[in-house]
Amino acid sequence: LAAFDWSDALRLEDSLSEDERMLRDAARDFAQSTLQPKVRDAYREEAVDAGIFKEMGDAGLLGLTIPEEYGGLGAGYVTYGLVAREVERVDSGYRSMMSVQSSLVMYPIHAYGSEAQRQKYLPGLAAGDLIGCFGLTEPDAGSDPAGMKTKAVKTATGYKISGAKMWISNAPIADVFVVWAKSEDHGGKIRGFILEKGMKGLSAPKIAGKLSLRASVTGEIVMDGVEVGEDALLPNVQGLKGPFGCLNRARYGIAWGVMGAAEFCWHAARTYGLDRKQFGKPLAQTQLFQKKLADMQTEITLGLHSALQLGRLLEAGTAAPEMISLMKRNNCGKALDVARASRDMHGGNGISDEFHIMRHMVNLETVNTYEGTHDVHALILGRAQTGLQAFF
Ligand code: TGC
Ligand code: FAD
Repeated sequence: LAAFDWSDALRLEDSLSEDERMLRDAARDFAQSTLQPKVRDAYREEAVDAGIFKEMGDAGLLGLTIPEEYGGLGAGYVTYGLVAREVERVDSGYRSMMSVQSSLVMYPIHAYGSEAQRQKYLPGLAAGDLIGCFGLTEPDAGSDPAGMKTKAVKTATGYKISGAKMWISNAPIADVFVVWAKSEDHGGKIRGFILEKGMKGLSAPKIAGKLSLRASVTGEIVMDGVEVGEDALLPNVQGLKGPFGCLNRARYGIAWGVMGAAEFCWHAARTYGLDRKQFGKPLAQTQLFQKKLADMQTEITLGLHSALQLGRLLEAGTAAPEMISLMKRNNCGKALDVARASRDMHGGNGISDEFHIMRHMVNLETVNTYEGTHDVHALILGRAQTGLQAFF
């Protein structure tokens, strides 16, 4: 039998192609050398660093799955997941910036946009010269986006959009806004529109006072009769399946990303337990400490291998949305458990930002909530196995 690698218990490494490993290693180098040194102060100061988009673009991390002709890498979904894991190993907020840009802005423009829209926006977004945001949630429509009030009214030359979006990642620094509105011209169906910074009636105030995801900026989008041309409409999708098609990709990336945050917390707990002595021996030599490490190792190993399987199904075109709900829900919940346990195992040091654990822990509270809460994904899975919907 082979030797056991405690950090890769079921040999995930062997299931990756050489290209996947290469891009993963490049993302890890970038995340550790460029992002890790800034994160403590960015979080402490709640400072938004828009330059990170350019750095991510230069590193080739934006729009990985978008074809090369539009500035992407044409990479597969497993690579996208591996990169999310490396970025979130540093901070969920940085992964959020990247996944909004890639899955929620570039993906819909590529999948639902006209050729002119693709040419106009995708290369700049891939380079990080343009920053994008995605407006679905509203003050009174979170888990139930069908209840949105934002409206698009037909004008002689295009549409007039009015409404407000809430909790929108990147909004205060965004150049490109993909927003979803009910279009009177299309029987009240939800349609996607591309808005640009500087349009009359468009503003994106920052939401202050966040105790989670502080390295990523979040805002509202206020649309006070924003007039756009016909060319702002995403022509190739209508209905909720438009935004949900984007969310499928982002939720999948989160399933990998949160495992990166969890791995950071697990490895840190192990190192801390080996270094710190109480009662004359390392904490890691106590049974309770070892049981917690074993639980972390087990959940992370299962979470990563399941995310890999889902990535392979996405690449093969055989993934269903419910599979994504299962993985987003489970991996977020388990990552939170790991972060909370690691916080405890660090004792008093666990609450200090020098150790990074509590930052991951409170970040994961957001990740467990956005892109469909833990309980909403339970209801999606409940509906799929009973045929009964319990939302309303
Ligand atoms: P329902 O009747 O289930 O579906 C309506 C239409 O949508 C289609 N659909 C999907 N299509 C593709 N993929 C999916 N995952 C889909 N889910 C549903 C469905 O087939 C149907 O199509 P059609 O053609 O028949 O009309 O809709 P519902 O209103 O009952 O939905 C309920 C529920 C709970 C499933 C859904 O609304 C939900 O998932 N709520 C959670 C909302 C959410 O996830 N919001 C995320 C906002 S964006 C965000 O958080 C970004 S944070 C990013 C970051 O910073 O990283
Ligand atoms: P609610 O829907 O009001 O839910 C509150 C509680 O009720 C939850 O526990 C939920 O599980 C529960 N609940 C709701 N419905 C039911 C039900 N039927 N049965 C049982 N329990 C239920 N949105 C975007 O569009 N774009 C973004 O970029 C974006 N970024 C975000 C960034 C941050 C930092 C945060 C915090 C949120 C972001 N969101 C974004 C919004 C996010 O998707 C929503 O917060 C999320 O979907 C939940 O909606 P809500 O906050 O309105 O909570």
